[in-house]
Amino acid sequence: MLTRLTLGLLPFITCALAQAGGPYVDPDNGITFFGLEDPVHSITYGFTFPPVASNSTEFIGEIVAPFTTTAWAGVSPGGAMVNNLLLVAWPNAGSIVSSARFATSYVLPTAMTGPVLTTLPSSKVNATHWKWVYRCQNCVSWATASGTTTLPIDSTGVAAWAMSTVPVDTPSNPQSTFAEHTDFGFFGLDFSSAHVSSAQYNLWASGGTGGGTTPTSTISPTSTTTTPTPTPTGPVIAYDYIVVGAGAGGLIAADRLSEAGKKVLLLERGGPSLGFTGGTYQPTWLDGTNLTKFDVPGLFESMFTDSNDFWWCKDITVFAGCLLGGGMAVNGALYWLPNTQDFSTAAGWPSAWTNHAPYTAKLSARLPPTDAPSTDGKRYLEQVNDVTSLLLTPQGYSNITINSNPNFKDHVFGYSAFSFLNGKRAGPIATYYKTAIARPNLTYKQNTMVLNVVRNGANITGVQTSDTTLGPNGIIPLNANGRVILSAGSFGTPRILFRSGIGPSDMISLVQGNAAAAPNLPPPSQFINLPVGFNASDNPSIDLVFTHPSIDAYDNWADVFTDPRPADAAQYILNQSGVFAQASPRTNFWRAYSGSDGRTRYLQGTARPGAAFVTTSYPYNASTIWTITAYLSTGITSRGRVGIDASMTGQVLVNPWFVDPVDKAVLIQGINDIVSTVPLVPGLTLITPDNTTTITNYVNTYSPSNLNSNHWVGTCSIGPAGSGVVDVNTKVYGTNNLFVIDIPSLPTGNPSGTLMSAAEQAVAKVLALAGGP
Ligand SMILES: Cc1cc2nc3c(=O)[nH]c(=O)nc-3n(C[C@H](O)[C@H](O)[C@H](O)COP(=O)(O)OP(=O)(O)OC[C@H]3O[C@@H](n4cnc5c(N)ncnc54)[C@H](O)[C@@H]3O)c2cc1C
Ligand SMILES: *[C@@H]1O[C@H](CO)[C@@H](O)[C@H](O)[C@H]1NC(C)=O
Ligand SMILES: *[C@@H]1O[C@H](CO)[C@@H](O)[C@H](O)[C@H]1NC(C)=O
Ligand SMILES: *[C@@H]1O[C@H](CO)[C@@H](O)[C@H](O)[C@H]1NC(C)=O
Ligand SMILES: *[C@@H]1O[C@H](CO)[C@@H](O)[C@H](O)[C@H]1NC(C)=O
Ligand SMILES: *[C@@H]1O[C@H](CO)[C@@H](O)[C@H](O)[C@H]1NC(C)=O
Ligand SMILES: *[C@@H]1O[C@H](CO)[C@@H](O)[C@H](O)[C@H]1NC(C)=O
Ligand SMILES: *[C@@H]1O[C@H](CO)[C@@H](O)[C@H](O)[C@H]1NC(C)=O
Ligand SMILES: *[C@@H]1O[C@H](CO)[C@@H](O)[C@H](O)[C@H]1NC(C)=O
Ligand SMILES: *[C@@H]1O[C@H](CO)[C@@H](O)[C@H](O)[C@H]1NC(C)=O
Ligand SMILES: CC(=O)N[C@H]1CO[C@H](CO)[C@@H](O)[C@@H]1O
Repeated sequence: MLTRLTLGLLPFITCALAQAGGPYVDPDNGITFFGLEDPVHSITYGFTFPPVASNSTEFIGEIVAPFTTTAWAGVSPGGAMVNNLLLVAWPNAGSIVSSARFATSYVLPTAMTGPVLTTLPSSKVNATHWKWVYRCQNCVSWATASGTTTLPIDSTGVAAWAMSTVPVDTPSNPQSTFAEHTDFGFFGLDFSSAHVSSAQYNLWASGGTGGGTTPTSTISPTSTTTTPTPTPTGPVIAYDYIVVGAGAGGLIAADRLSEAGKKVLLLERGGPSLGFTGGTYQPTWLDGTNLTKFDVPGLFESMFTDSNDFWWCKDITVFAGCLLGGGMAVNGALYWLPNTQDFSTAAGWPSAWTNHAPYTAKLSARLPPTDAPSTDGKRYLEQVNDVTSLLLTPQGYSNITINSNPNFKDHVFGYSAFSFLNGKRAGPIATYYKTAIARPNLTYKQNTMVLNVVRNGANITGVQTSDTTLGPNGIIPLNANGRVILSAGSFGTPRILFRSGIGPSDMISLVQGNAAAAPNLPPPSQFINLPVGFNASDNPSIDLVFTHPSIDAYDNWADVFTDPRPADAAQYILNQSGVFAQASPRTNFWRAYSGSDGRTRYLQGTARPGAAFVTTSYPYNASTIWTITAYLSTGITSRGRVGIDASMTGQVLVNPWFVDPVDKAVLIQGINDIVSTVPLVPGLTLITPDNTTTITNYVNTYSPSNLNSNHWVGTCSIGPAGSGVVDVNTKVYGTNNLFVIDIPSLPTGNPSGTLMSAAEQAVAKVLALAGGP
């Protein structure tokens, strides 16, 4: 919802599709390690710890890598790149060069003070391998800007690895610079079992060898669980419908299909989110409650500032939620019931889709929007509403209840509306998921990544997952006439299609070149050439930052997670009322514009206390900052392209913002209008941009990645054969039983309301389509 920087460089960080590490004894030095041999690069990463009870702050580790293909390799025992201990090594002139490094953002990590590294004698470089065996002292806890991070040495965790085929710049220098890793991955580790006796540990730490034993056989690269089992653990079950992705679209599909009596499997790559779903991630101030970070609306802004940000998909370079609820578990939850034009043929819909009203009615019956989410019905931090109204009323805007008048989107403002219920995040999780999970006909598997669909030409026979306990090779079959519905998001669904041989040839070529993905492709004669990823759209958005003496910027939301205002925290815990019952937005507004091309485009504004950034040459009072984000919505003509790179990372290939100069001209005009009445509001100052620049110049020099609104749609557009990816029933062209939930263009407001109405309509059409289970 709000403009944020993209993640940029590939962050390697905790991820639920991790393989599981296990114990092994290195035959060279007889040390018991707990770790993993990465099957793609054949690099081994291991750790061993002294007993937990010794309160020790060190461990022994090793990296063993093929000499010719591994220029350098590194591990993060804490599983993330940012704010974590990173250990990097490479061979140079017959010995190992190593360093401990640290990064506070996704840039080249630099020297880390604190850890003491000792390279142990069993390290070596031979004709085929290099091997770094090390002792890392003062390596179990370290300071970060937001506190102390400690390895979970008495429980389970996820470690990350990274490697490169490109040599570092100065191999003799332990602090050498180097280019970004060429690959990275994760492995789950039961740290609680990765301990040996003090005597054994001390022997190895002082350079001794031998004596290691292993509780179970060898390291085995399998998925997710810490018990390595390469074969199915139970009977392999076939399903009528397999729904991939438990986000906005997938939860609605899974609920309606299971309600209709179908045998449904819902697969989600991430883990739990809200407390009632088993989520446990919470700030200390919520100790003793079942409320997680994801439940509490007022913690929304902290999604972007928390160093333990496990919820973002780490293999997509823009923000996408990888947990139960998808984007709906972590977003601003602004929720607009669609209007007529959101489902018009002009917006790209077939005429059979334009009567959205029955589906929108089903949606709002299950998930009614609210513009007063606090359980006491009162509104908090209201100053932004008042100042925005003073700004817009002289421009002819009227004050309405927005979701009571969905078709009225010109010159209107009103309270922000949300998909929260009972003062907590709800969305499709507390509604559709709650009813679906209670049905015996619905099976939900989390921490399960779908890699590709399995198909025989046009017939999908199952899905291939990362979890080999669910079926042979991870494959889960469909019943006769069964169907697969992909709802893995605007980046996740295209990737599954590419890896299934469906999409443009340049994307499928990348899959053919990927050692892990290529073997699962069907033969080239079965490739289906479709414009998957084209027609990607996102609202271009520009932040305007103001100060006004009446505003309470709420400390720019900086302390809500770690150190909230005590009265507000207590009130929220008591009965889910107060500031924490709402995300940051306070007011929304819309205005229609006619562009020089004769096309009507809509501007949406979202106003909130605080600011993502301030750029001014003048002093200002940070306690009073607030932001209007101005988005261009319905009517945008610019389109971009979404795809993957050689490592299968989802990304933006062509930016979708301002491709058409008229889009930009209209947004500039709209912003000039917004600020035109600033002089009429006593005390109001526009500080970003300030009076040293013009709006036109501000927009022209705005960083493209800041234009991102996280509202990606259209990557699997519905449309006629030849230009669409899916047909009028949302069935992928060229297949008999594969479906995708997407919307073809941006609606007037933030997209989740329209997307959820579209999901209701899509599942109704799929159920009505003959030939299914
Ligand atoms: C930071 C942010 C803020 C936003 N704010 C708002 C807002 O205020 N209002 C609004 O209307 N919209 C907002 N959005 C957009 C909204 O969240 C999305 O439009 C919506 O969530 C899209 O729904 P979806 O079902 O298509 O995909 P998602 O919600 O992204 O769900 C996809 C799901 O599929 C899973 N998945 C992906 N790949 C696989 C795989 N291979 N195997 C198994 N599972 C997989 C993911 O883990 C995820 O759970 C925001 C988005 C973001 C990221
Ligand atoms: C470890 O710390 C605990 C708690 O401070 C203490 O009781 C215990 O004696 C310590 N153990 C050792 C071996 O120092
Ligand atoms: C080099 O060392 C590795 C790791 O210990 C070992 O597996 C390999 O056999 C050795 N190669 C040679 C040629 O000795
Ligand atoms: C937490 O959930 C459990 C089980 O659902 C319930 O028994 C308990 O009352 C809940 N606690 C709070 C503080 O809500
Ligand atoms: C919740 O508690 C607050 C603070 O005590 C109170 O003002 C409010 O009326 C209560 N709301 C409800 C719904 O009980
Ligand atoms: C807008 O209307 C709402 C609902 O009637 C009202 O509570 C609010 O005070 C109005 N705002 C302004 C600025 O008039
Ligand atoms: C695909 O499925 C259809 C309908 O079930 C069947 O007639 C056809 O033979 C199948 N084709 C292949 C290649 O399996
Ligand atoms: C900043 O604004 C706050 C809130 O209005 C006010 O209390 C404070 O005095 C102001 N600070 C300065 C330096 O003007
Ligand atoms: C520009 O803004 C600064 C800071 O608000 C103000 O002091 C100055 O008078 C302004 N200059 C003009 C030309 O408006
Ligand atoms: C993109 O959308 C436009 C209109 O919305 C349509 O004409 C075009 O065919 C679409 N292209 C693709 C590749 O889907
Ligand atoms: C428990 C339950 O609802 N089972 C149903 C699941 O769906 C199949 C196929 O429609 C029905 O036969 C079962 O009764």
